[in-house]
Amino acid sequence: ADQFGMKEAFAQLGIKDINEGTSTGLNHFANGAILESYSPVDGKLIASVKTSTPEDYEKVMQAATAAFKTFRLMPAPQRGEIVRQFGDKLREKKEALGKLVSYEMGKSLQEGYGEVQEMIDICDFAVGLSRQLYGLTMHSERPGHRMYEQYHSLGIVGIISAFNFPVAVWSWNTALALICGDVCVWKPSEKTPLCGIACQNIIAEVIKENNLPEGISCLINGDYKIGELMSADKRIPLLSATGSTRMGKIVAQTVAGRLGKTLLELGGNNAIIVTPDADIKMTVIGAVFGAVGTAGQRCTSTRRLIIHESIYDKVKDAIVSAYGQLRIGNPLDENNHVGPLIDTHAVEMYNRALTKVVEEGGKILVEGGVLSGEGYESGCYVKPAIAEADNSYEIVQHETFAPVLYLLKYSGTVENAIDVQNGVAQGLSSAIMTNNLREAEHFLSVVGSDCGIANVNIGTSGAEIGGAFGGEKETGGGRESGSDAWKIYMRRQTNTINYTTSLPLAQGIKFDL
Ligand code: UN1
Repeated sequence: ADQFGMKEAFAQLGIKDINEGTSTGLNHFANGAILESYSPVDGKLIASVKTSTPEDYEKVMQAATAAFKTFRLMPAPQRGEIVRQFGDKLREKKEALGKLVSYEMGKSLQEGYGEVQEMIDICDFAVGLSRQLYGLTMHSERPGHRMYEQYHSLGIVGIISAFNFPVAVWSWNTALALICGDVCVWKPSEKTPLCGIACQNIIAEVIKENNLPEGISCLINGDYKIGELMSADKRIPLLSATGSTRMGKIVAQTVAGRLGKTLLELGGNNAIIVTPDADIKMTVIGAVFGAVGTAGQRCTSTRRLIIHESIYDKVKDAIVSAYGQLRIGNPLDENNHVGPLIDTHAVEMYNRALTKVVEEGGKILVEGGVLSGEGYESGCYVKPAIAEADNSYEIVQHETFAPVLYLLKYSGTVENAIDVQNGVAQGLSSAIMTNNLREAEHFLSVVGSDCGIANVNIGTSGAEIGGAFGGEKETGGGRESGSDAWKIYMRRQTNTINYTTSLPLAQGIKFDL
Protein backbone atom coordinates (compact mmCIF):
# COMPACT_ATOMS: atom_id res chain seq x y z
CA ALA A 1 0.00 0.00 0.00
CA ASP A 2 1.21 3.49 -0.81
CA GLN A 3 -0.67 5.23 1.97
CA PHE A 4 1.35 8.45 1.85
CA GLY A 5 1.58 8.85 -1.91
CA MET A 6 5.29 8.14 -2.12
CA LYS A 7 5.02 6.67 -5.64
CA GLU A 8 3.62 9.92 -6.95
CA ALA A 9 6.28 11.93 -5.11
CA PHE A 10 9.06 9.77 -6.56
CA ALA A 11 7.62 10.13 -10.05
CA GLN A 12 7.54 13.92 -9.71
CA LEU A 13 11.15 13.95 -8.62
CA GLY A 14 12.31 11.71 -11.46
CA ILE A 15 13.31 8.88 -9.14
CA LYS A 16 12.66 5.46 -10.55
CA ASP A 17 11.92 2.04 -9.13
CA ILE A 18 10.58 2.70 -5.66
CA ASN A 19 11.04 -0.37 -3.50
CA GLU A 20 12.36 -2.44 -6.37
CA GLY A 21 16.01 -2.19 -5.55
CA THR A 22 17.09 -1.45 -9.08
CA SER A 23 19.56 1.18 -10.08
CA THR A 24 18.56 4.76 -10.16
CA GLY A 25 20.35 8.04 -10.22
CA LEU A 26 22.54 9.71 -12.76
CA ASN A 27 23.67 7.40 -15.45
CA HIS A 28 26.76 9.34 -16.32
CA PHE A 29 29.78 9.66 -14.06
CA ALA A 30 28.42 6.97 -11.75
CA ASN A 31 30.12 3.68 -12.46
CA GLY A 32 30.99 2.68 -8.90
CA ALA A 33 29.56 0.32 -6.34
CA ILE A 34 25.87 0.27 -5.51
CA LEU A 35 24.74 2.22 -2.46
CA GLU A 36 21.48 1.02 -0.97
CA SER A 37 19.12 3.50 0.59
CA TYR A 38 16.87 2.12 3.31
CA SER A 39 14.09 4.18 4.82
CA PRO A 40 14.22 4.50 8.61
CA VAL A 41 10.45 4.98 8.40
CA ASP A 42 9.59 1.40 7.43
CA GLY A 43 13.00 -0.23 7.08
CA LYS A 44 12.43 -0.91 3.38
CA LEU A 45 14.98 -0.68 0.64
CA ILE A 46 13.95 2.42 -1.30
CA ALA A 47 16.40 2.22 -4.14
CA SER A 48 19.94 1.30 -5.08
CA VAL A 49 22.10 4.15 -6.24
CA LYS A 50 25.23 3.96 -8.32
CA THR A 51 28.17 5.73 -6.74
CA SER A 52 31.04 7.42 -8.49
CA THR A 53 34.54 6.05 -8.88
CA PRO A 54 37.70 8.21 -8.69
CA GLU A 55 37.65 8.22 -12.52
CA ASP A 56 34.07 9.51 -12.45
CA TYR A 57 35.13 12.15 -9.94
CA GLU A 58 37.78 13.30 -12.36
CA LYS A 59 35.21 13.60 -15.16
CA VAL A 60 32.89 15.59 -12.90
CA MET A 61 35.72 17.94 -11.95
CA GLN A 62 36.57 18.45 -15.61
CA ALA A 63 32.93 19.26 -16.40
CA ALA A 64 32.81 21.70 -13.48
CA THR A 65 36.10 23.34 -14.47
CA ALA A 66 34.86 23.87 -18.02
CA ALA A 67 31.46 25.16 -16.84
CA PHE A 68 33.08 27.74 -14.55
CA LYS A 69 34.98 29.25 -17.46
CA THR A 70 31.75 30.37 -19.11
CA PHE A 71 29.42 30.71 -16.12
CA ARG A 72 31.55 33.39 -14.45
CA LEU A 73 31.05 35.59 -17.51
CA MET A 74 27.28 35.69 -17.06
CA PRO A 75 26.27 38.91 -15.26
CA ALA A 76 25.35 38.32 -11.63
CA PRO A 77 21.70 39.44 -11.98
CA GLN A 78 21.28 36.93 -14.81
CA ARG A 79 22.72 34.25 -12.57
CA GLY A 80 20.13 35.43 -10.05
CA GLU A 81 17.47 34.73 -12.67
CA ILE A 82 18.69 31.11 -12.85
CA VAL A 83 18.36 30.84 -9.07
CA ARG A 84 14.91 32.45 -9.26
CA GLN A 85 13.79 29.71 -11.66
CA PHE A 86 15.31 27.12 -9.33
CA GLY A 87 13.25 28.57 -6.47
CA ASP A 88 10.10 28.38 -8.62
CA LYS A 89 10.76 24.71 -9.39
CA LEU A 90 11.20 24.08 -5.68
CA ARG A 91 7.81 25.69 -5.04
CA GLU A 92 6.27 23.29 -7.56
CA LYS A 93 8.01 20.28 -6.04
CA LYS A 94 7.80 21.28 -2.39
CA GLU A 95 5.34 18.60 -1.47
CA ALA A 96 7.11 15.80 -3.33
CA LEU A 97 10.57 16.76 -2.10
CA GLY A 98 9.36 17.31 1.46
CA LYS A 99 7.87 13.82 1.41
CA LEU A 100 11.08 12.28 0.10
CA VAL A 101 13.06 14.02 2.84
CA SER A 102 10.62 12.69 5.40
CA TYR A 103 10.73 9.17 3.95
CA GLU A 104 14.45 8.82 3.33
CA MET A 105 15.68 10.75 6.38
CA GLY A 106 12.81 10.22 8.81
CA LYS A 107 11.97 13.76 9.96
CA SER A 108 8.32 14.71 10.33
CA LEU A 109 6.50 15.73 7.16
CA GLN A 110 6.07 19.26 8.54
CA GLU A 111 9.81 19.50 9.04
CA GLY A 112 10.40 18.00 5.59
CA TYR A 113 8.27 20.78 4.09
CA GLY A 114 10.04 23.27 6.34
CA GLU A 115 13.36 22.16 4.96
CA VAL A 116 12.19 22.71 1.38
CA GLN A 117 10.85 26.10 2.49
CA GLU A 118 14.37 26.98 3.65
CA MET A 119 15.55 26.14 0.13
CA ILE A 120 12.93 28.45 -1.38
CA ASP A 121 13.82 31.19 1.09
CA ILE A 122 17.53 31.06 0.32
CA CYS A 123 16.76 31.22 -3.40
CA ASP A 124 14.72 34.40 -2.87
CA PHE A 125 17.49 35.83 -0.72
CA ALA A 126 20.11 34.97 -3.34
CA VAL A 127 18.09 36.53 -6.17
CA GLY A 128 18.05 39.89 -4.38
CA LEU A 129 21.69 39.50 -3.48
CA SER A 130 22.62 38.96 -7.12
CA ARG A 131 22.25 42.72 -7.59
CA GLN A 132 24.06 43.56 -4.37
CA LEU A 133 27.46 41.89 -4.34
CA TYR A 134 28.81 45.14 -3.03
CA GLY A 135 32.42 46.10 -2.53
CA LEU A 136 33.51 49.35 -0.87
CA THR A 137 35.11 52.37 -2.46
CA MET A 138 37.94 54.06 -0.58
CA HIS A 139 39.56 57.48 -0.77
CA SER A 140 43.12 57.19 -2.02
CA GLU A 141 45.86 59.11 -0.23
CA ARG A 142 47.33 59.97 -3.64
CA PRO A 143 45.91 62.75 -5.85
CA GLY A 144 44.18 61.62 -9.03
CA HIS A 145 43.81 58.08 -7.78
CA ARG A 146 40.74 56.01 -7.22
CA MET A 147 40.46 52.94 -5.00
CA TYR A 148 37.74 50.38 -4.79
CA GLU A 149 37.25 46.71 -4.21
CA GLN A 150 35.32 44.17 -6.18
CA TYR A 151 34.24 40.61 -5.67
CA HIS A 152 34.99 38.06 -8.36
CA SER A 153 33.78 34.51 -8.78
CA LEU A 154 35.92 32.03 -6.90
CA GLY A 155 35.69 28.78 -8.87
CA ILE A 156 34.48 25.33 -7.88
CA VAL A 157 32.75 25.15 -4.50
CA GLY A 158 32.83 21.67 -2.97
CA ILE A 159 29.85 20.83 -0.74
CA ILE A 160 29.81 17.94 1.71
CA SER A 161 26.47 17.72 3.49
CA ALA A 162 24.99 15.64 6.29
CA PHE A 163 21.94 13.38 6.43
CA ASN A 164 19.96 15.53 8.86
CA PHE A 165 19.31 18.40 6.47
CA PRO A 166 19.75 16.41 3.28
CA VAL A 167 18.50 19.11 0.91
CA ALA A 168 18.51 22.54 2.61
CA VAL A 169 22.20 22.79 3.48
CA TRP A 170 23.14 21.99 -0.11
CA SER A 171 20.81 24.73 -1.33
CA TRP A 172 22.19 27.34 1.10
CA ASN A 173 25.58 26.78 -0.47
CA THR A 174 24.43 26.32 -4.05
CA ALA A 175 22.08 29.32 -4.24
CA LEU A 176 24.79 31.67 -2.98
CA ALA A 177 27.59 30.05 -4.94
CA LEU A 178 25.61 30.30 -8.17
CA ILE A 179 24.80 33.99 -7.88
CA CYS A 180 28.47 34.52 -7.06
CA GLY A 181 29.34 32.87 -10.39
CA ASP A 182 30.80 29.73 -8.88
CA VAL A 183 30.00 26.18 -9.84
CA CYS A 184 29.26 23.42 -7.33
CA VAL A 185 30.31 19.84 -6.77
CA TRP A 186 28.16 18.18 -4.12
CA LYS A 187 28.68 15.01 -2.13
CA PRO A 188 25.52 14.33 -0.13
CA SER A 189 25.46 12.01 2.86
CA GLU A 190 25.61 8.31 2.01
CA LYS A 191 22.52 7.96 4.19
CA THR A 192 20.39 10.17 1.94
CA PRO A 193 21.54 9.63 -1.65
CA LEU A 194 18.05 9.90 -3.14
CA CYS A 195 17.58 13.38 -1.72
CA GLY A 196 20.76 14.25 -3.61
CA ILE A 197 19.45 12.78 -6.83
CA ALA A 198 16.09 14.53 -6.49
CA CYS A 199 17.78 17.91 -5.99
CA GLN A 200 20.12 17.27 -8.88
CA ASN A 201 17.17 16.40 -11.13
CA ILE A 202 15.47 19.68 -10.19
CA ILE A 203 18.47 21.91 -10.77
CA ALA A 204 19.53 20.03 -13.91
CA GLU A 205 16.14 20.87 -15.43
CA VAL A 206 16.70 24.58 -14.81
CA ILE A 207 20.22 24.40 -16.21
CA LYS A 208 18.99 22.60 -19.32
CA GLU A 209 16.10 24.99 -19.90
CA ASN A 210 18.60 27.84 -19.90
CA ASN A 211 21.07 26.08 -22.20
CA LEU A 212 23.81 26.24 -19.62
CA PRO A 213 26.47 23.54 -19.12
CA GLU A 214 25.42 20.86 -16.63
CA GLY A 215 28.78 21.13 -14.88
CA ILE A 216 27.45 24.22 -13.09
CA SER A 217 25.94 21.97 -10.43
CA CYS A 218 27.34 18.46 -10.05
CA LEU A 219 26.39 15.59 -7.80
CA ILE A 220 28.66 12.79 -6.68
CA ASN A 221 27.27 9.97 -4.59
CA GLY A 222 29.98 8.11 -2.78
CA ASP A 223 31.62 7.49 0.56
CA TYR A 224 34.25 9.36 2.54
CA LYS A 225 36.83 8.64 -0.15
CA ILE A 226 35.11 11.17 -2.41
CA GLY A 227 35.35 13.65 0.47
CA GLU A 228 39.08 12.94 0.69
CA LEU A 229 39.53 13.58 -3.02
CA MET A 230 37.65 16.88 -2.66
CA SER A 231 39.67 17.97 0.39
CA ALA A 232 42.96 17.40 -1.38
CA ASP A 233 41.88 18.86 -4.72
CA LYS A 234 43.54 22.19 -5.54
CA ARG A 235 40.83 22.87 -8.09
CA ILE A 236 38.37 23.40 -5.19
CA PRO A 237 39.22 26.78 -3.61
CA LEU A 238 36.36 26.50 -1.10
CA LEU A 239 35.12 23.36 0.59
CA SER A 240 31.93 23.74 2.61
CA ALA A 241 31.44 20.79 4.95
CA THR A 242 28.64 20.00 7.39
CA GLY A 243 28.92 17.10 9.81
CA SER A 244 30.75 15.90 12.88
CA THR A 245 33.62 17.74 14.54
CA ARG A 246 35.74 14.67 13.89
CA MET A 247 35.12 14.89 10.14
CA GLY A 248 35.58 18.67 10.20
CA LYS A 249 39.02 18.43 11.75
CA ILE A 250 40.21 16.02 9.07
CA VAL A 251 38.78 18.14 6.25
CA ALA A 252 40.12 21.39 7.74
CA GLN A 253 43.65 20.06 8.04
CA THR A 254 43.77 18.65 4.53
CA VAL A 255 42.33 21.79 2.96
CA ALA A 256 44.62 24.02 5.07
CA GLY A 257 47.55 21.91 3.87
CA ARG A 258 46.98 23.32 0.40
CA LEU A 259 45.92 26.73 1.80
CA GLY A 260 42.38 26.36 0.52
CA LYS A 261 39.35 27.79 2.31
CA THR A 262 36.84 25.82 4.34
CA LEU A 263 33.37 26.67 5.58
CA LEU A 264 32.65 24.32 8.45
CA GLU A 265 29.34 23.61 10.18
CA LEU A 266 30.09 21.01 12.81
CA GLY A 267 28.63 19.77 16.07
CA GLY A 268 26.54 21.72 18.53
CA ASN A 269 25.75 21.24 22.21
CA ASN A 270 22.99 23.75 22.48
CA ALA A 271 21.44 24.91 25.71
CA ILE A 272 18.47 26.95 26.86
CA ILE A 273 18.92 28.92 30.06
CA VAL A 274 15.68 29.16 32.00
CA THR A 275 15.81 32.00 34.52
CA PRO A 276 13.39 32.78 37.38
CA ASP A 277 11.72 35.31 35.05
CA ALA A 278 10.98 32.82 32.27
CA ASP A 279 7.56 32.31 30.77
CA ILE A 280 7.10 28.63 31.54
CA LYS A 281 4.60 27.91 28.76
CA MET A 282 6.92 29.35 26.11
CA THR A 283 9.85 27.54 27.65
CA VAL A 284 8.08 24.20 27.35
CA ILE A 285 7.22 24.66 23.66
CA GLY A 286 10.72 25.92 22.79
CA ALA A 287 12.52 23.24 24.75
CA VAL A 288 10.40 20.30 23.65
CA PHE A 289 10.48 21.22 19.96
CA GLY A 290 14.20 21.91 20.27
CA ALA A 291 14.89 18.56 21.90
CA VAL A 292 12.61 16.20 19.96
CA GLY A 293 12.22 17.98 16.59
CA THR A 294 13.96 15.96 13.85
CA ALA A 295 14.27 13.35 16.64
CA GLY A 296 17.08 15.39 18.18
CA GLN A 297 19.15 15.19 15.01
CA ARG A 298 19.55 18.88 14.23
CA CYS A 299 22.90 20.58 14.76
CA THR A 300 20.78 23.11 16.61
CA SER A 301 18.79 20.59 18.71
CA THR A 302 18.38 21.51 22.36
CA ARG A 303 20.58 19.15 24.38
CA ARG A 304 20.78 20.94 27.72
CA LEU A 305 18.32 22.93 29.82
CA ILE A 306 20.01 25.07 32.43
CA ILE A 307 17.29 25.88 34.94
CA HIS A 308 17.39 28.16 37.97
CA GLU A 309 16.93 26.24 41.20
CA SER A 310 13.99 28.44 42.28
CA ILE A 311 11.81 27.23 39.38
CA TYR A 312 13.57 23.95 38.69
CA ASP A 313 10.80 21.64 39.87
CA LYS A 314 8.09 23.63 38.14
CA VAL A 315 9.92 23.59 34.79
CA LYS A 316 10.90 19.95 35.20
CA ASP A 317 7.31 18.87 35.88
CA ALA A 318 5.96 20.90 32.93
CA ILE A 319 8.51 19.41 30.52
CA VAL A 320 8.10 15.87 31.79
CA SER A 321 4.36 16.17 31.43
CA ALA A 322 4.72 17.56 27.87
CA TYR A 323 6.86 14.53 26.97
CA GLY A 324 3.90 12.39 27.99
CA GLN A 325 1.88 13.93 25.12
CA LEU A 326 4.42 13.09 22.40
CA ARG A 327 3.28 10.73 19.68
CA ILE A 328 6.10 8.71 18.16
CA GLY A 329 5.61 7.02 14.82
CA ASN A 330 5.59 7.26 11.06
CA PRO A 331 6.75 10.81 10.31
CA LEU A 332 4.63 10.96 7.15
CA ASP A 333 1.58 10.72 9.40
CA GLU A 334 1.02 14.28 10.54
CA ASN A 335 -0.49 13.13 13.82
CA ASN A 336 2.96 12.10 15.02
CA HIS A 337 5.45 14.49 16.58
CA VAL A 338 8.56 12.33 16.49
CA GLY A 339 9.84 10.09 13.72
CA PRO A 340 12.68 7.56 13.70
CA LEU A 341 16.41 8.04 14.04
CA ILE A 342 18.36 7.77 10.80
CA ASP A 343 19.55 4.18 11.31
CA THR A 344 20.22 1.48 13.89
CA HIS A 345 23.73 2.80 14.48
CA ALA A 346 22.15 6.05 15.70
CA VAL A 347 19.91 3.96 17.95
CA GLU A 348 23.03 2.36 19.45
CA MET A 349 24.52 5.80 20.15
CA TYR A 350 21.25 6.85 21.80
CA ASN A 351 21.25 3.75 24.01
CA ARG A 352 24.89 4.31 24.88
CA ALA A 353 24.19 7.89 25.97
CA LEU A 354 21.38 6.77 28.27
CA THR A 355 23.54 4.08 29.85
CA LYS A 356 26.45 6.47 30.20
CA VAL A 357 24.50 9.27 31.86
CA VAL A 358 23.29 6.85 34.54
CA GLU A 359 26.82 5.47 35.01
CA GLU A 360 28.07 8.99 35.56
CA GLY A 361 25.48 9.64 38.25
CA GLY A 362 22.56 11.05 36.28
CA LYS A 363 18.95 10.33 37.06
CA ILE A 364 16.47 9.37 34.34
CA LEU A 365 13.30 11.48 34.48
CA VAL A 366 11.69 10.29 31.28
CA GLU A 367 12.59 6.74 30.41
CA GLY A 368 13.98 6.07 26.95
CA GLY A 369 13.77 2.88 24.96
CA VAL A 370 13.57 1.46 21.48
CA LEU A 371 10.05 0.87 20.19
CA SER A 372 9.09 -2.40 18.57
CA GLY A 373 6.00 -3.96 17.05
CA GLU A 374 3.67 -2.76 14.36
CA GLY A 375 4.77 0.44 12.71
CA TYR A 376 8.21 0.27 14.32
CA GLU A 377 9.67 -2.52 12.15
CA SER A 378 12.68 -0.46 11.08
CA GLY A 379 14.04 -0.61 14.63
CA CYS A 380 14.87 3.11 14.46
CA TYR A 381 12.08 4.55 16.61
CA VAL A 382 13.11 5.60 20.11
CA LYS A 383 11.40 7.35 23.00
CA PRO A 384 12.64 10.88 23.66
CA ALA A 385 14.31 10.76 27.06
CA ILE A 386 15.20 13.25 29.79
CA ALA A 387 17.92 12.88 32.40
CA GLU A 388 18.98 15.04 35.30
CA ALA A 389 22.71 15.49 34.95
CA ASP A 390 25.72 17.68 35.56
CA ASN A 391 27.54 19.70 32.93
CA SER A 392 30.82 18.04 33.88
CA TYR A 393 29.67 14.57 32.78
CA GLU A 394 31.55 13.35 29.77
CA ILE A 395 28.33 12.37 28.02
CA VAL A 396 26.83 15.83 28.55
CA GLN A 397 29.95 17.36 27.01
CA HIS A 398 29.43 15.18 23.95
CA GLU A 399 26.92 15.76 21.14
CA THR A 400 24.66 12.71 20.92
CA PHE A 401 22.56 13.00 17.77
CA ALA A 402 19.34 11.72 19.37
CA PRO A 403 16.43 12.97 21.50
CA VAL A 404 18.18 12.94 24.87
CA LEU A 405 17.71 16.09 26.94
CA TYR A 406 19.81 16.87 30.02
CA LEU A 407 18.42 19.02 32.83
CA LEU A 408 21.06 21.01 34.69
CA LYS A 409 20.40 23.17 37.75
CA TYR A 410 22.00 26.52 38.49
CA SER A 411 21.82 28.85 41.44
CA GLY A 412 22.61 32.51 41.92
CA THR A 413 22.82 34.92 39.02
CA VAL A 414 22.60 34.49 35.25
CA GLU A 415 26.42 34.62 35.05
CA ASN A 416 26.51 31.17 36.59
CA ALA A 417 24.12 29.84 33.97
CA ILE A 418 26.18 31.41 31.19
CA ASP A 419 29.30 29.69 32.56
CA VAL A 420 27.53 26.35 32.26
CA GLN A 421 26.16 27.20 28.83
CA ASN A 422 29.63 28.14 27.58
CA GLY A 423 31.30 25.29 29.41
CA VAL A 424 31.34 22.88 26.46
CA ALA A 425 33.63 22.48 23.46
CA GLN A 426 30.93 23.37 20.91
CA GLY A 427 29.50 26.83 20.17
CA LEU A 428 26.61 26.69 17.74
CA SER A 429 23.26 27.76 19.21
CA SER A 430 22.03 29.03 22.57
CA ALA A 431 18.97 30.62 24.09
CA ILE A 432 17.70 32.28 27.23
CA MET A 433 14.12 32.29 28.46
CA THR A 434 13.55 35.40 30.53
CA ASN A 435 11.43 38.52 30.77
CA ASN A 436 14.22 40.25 32.63
CA LEU A 437 15.93 42.76 30.36
CA ARG A 438 19.14 42.80 32.35
CA GLU A 439 19.51 39.04 32.13
CA ALA A 440 18.69 38.99 28.43
CA GLU A 441 21.15 41.74 27.55
CA HIS A 442 23.83 40.19 29.72
CA PHE A 443 23.36 36.91 27.85
CA LEU A 444 23.75 38.71 24.50
CA SER A 445 26.73 40.82 25.59
CA VAL A 446 30.41 40.13 25.00
CA VAL A 447 30.58 38.24 28.29
CA GLY A 448 27.40 36.32 27.48
CA SER A 449 26.85 33.37 25.18
CA ASP A 450 29.91 32.36 23.15
CA CYS A 451 27.82 30.77 20.39
CA GLY A 452 27.24 31.81 16.78
CA ILE A 453 23.52 31.94 17.51
CA ALA A 454 22.05 33.43 20.70
CA ASN A 455 18.28 33.77 21.07
CA VAL A 456 15.97 35.38 23.59
CA ASN A 457 12.60 33.78 24.29
CA ILE A 458 12.78 31.30 21.47
CA GLY A 459 14.50 27.91 21.36
CA THR A 460 17.86 26.91 19.90
CA SER A 461 16.68 25.41 16.60
CA GLY A 462 14.76 26.69 13.62
CA ALA A 463 16.96 29.59 12.54
CA GLU A 464 15.75 31.71 9.62
CA ILE A 465 17.92 31.84 6.51
CA GLY A 466 18.28 35.65 6.63
CA GLY A 467 20.85 35.51 9.41
CA ALA A 468 24.34 34.07 9.12
CA PHE A 469 24.19 30.46 10.33
CA GLY A 470 27.09 28.81 12.11
CA GLY A 471 29.06 28.65 15.31
CA GLU A 472 32.31 29.04 17.16
CA LYS A 473 34.84 26.72 18.82
CA GLU A 474 34.46 23.10 17.71
CA THR A 475 31.46 24.04 15.61
CA GLY A 476 34.06 25.18 13.11
CA GLY A 477 33.59 28.95 12.74
CA GLY A 478 31.84 28.92 9.36
CA ARG A 479 28.83 31.05 8.46
CA GLU A 480 26.42 30.21 5.71
CA SER A 481 23.08 31.39 4.30
CA GLY A 482 22.14 34.99 5.23
CA SER A 483 23.81 38.29 6.11
CA ASP A 484 27.17 38.61 4.32
CA ALA A 485 27.91 34.87 4.27
CA TRP A 486 28.13 35.21 0.45
CA LYS A 487 31.56 36.79 0.76
CA ILE A 488 33.34 33.50 1.37
CA TYR A 489 32.10 32.29 -2.04
CA MET A 490 33.99 35.08 -3.82
CA ARG A 491 37.51 36.39 -4.07
CA ARG A 492 38.05 40.01 -3.13
CA GLN A 493 40.22 42.26 -5.21
CA THR A 494 41.41 45.74 -4.24
CA ASN A 495 41.92 48.03 -7.23
CA THR A 496 43.85 51.30 -7.31
CA ILE A 497 43.66 53.38 -10.50
CA ASN A 498 45.88 56.33 -11.31
CA TYR A 499 44.37 58.81 -13.78
CA THR A 500 47.20 61.36 -13.68
CA THR A 501 50.41 61.64 -15.71
CA SER A 502 52.76 61.09 -12.76
CA LEU A 503 53.38 58.08 -10.57
CA PRO A 504 53.35 59.08 -6.90
CA LEU A 505 54.08 56.24 -4.51
CA ALA A 506 52.02 55.46 -1.44
CA GLN A 507 53.37 56.30 2.02
CA GLY A 508 55.10 59.33 0.44
CA ILE A 509 58.06 57.25 -0.69
CA LYS A 510 60.38 59.06 -3.09
CA PHE A 511 61.82 57.02 -5.95
CA ASP A 512 63.14 59.12 -8.83
CA LEU A 513 64.82 57.70 -11.89
C1 UN1 B 1 21.44 21.70 10.82
O1 UN1 B 1 20.96 21.09 11.76
O2 UN1 B 1 22.46 21.28 10.23
O3 UN1 B 1 18.26 26.24 12.66
C2 UN1 B 1 20.85 22.90 10.22
C3 UN1 B 1 17.79 25.16 12.31
C4 UN1 B 1 17.67 24.91 10.82
C5 UN1 B 1 18.94 24.44 10.21
C6 UN1 B 1 19.67 23.40 10.98
N1 UN1 B 1 17.28 26.13 10.18
O4 UN1 B 1 17.44 24.30 13.09
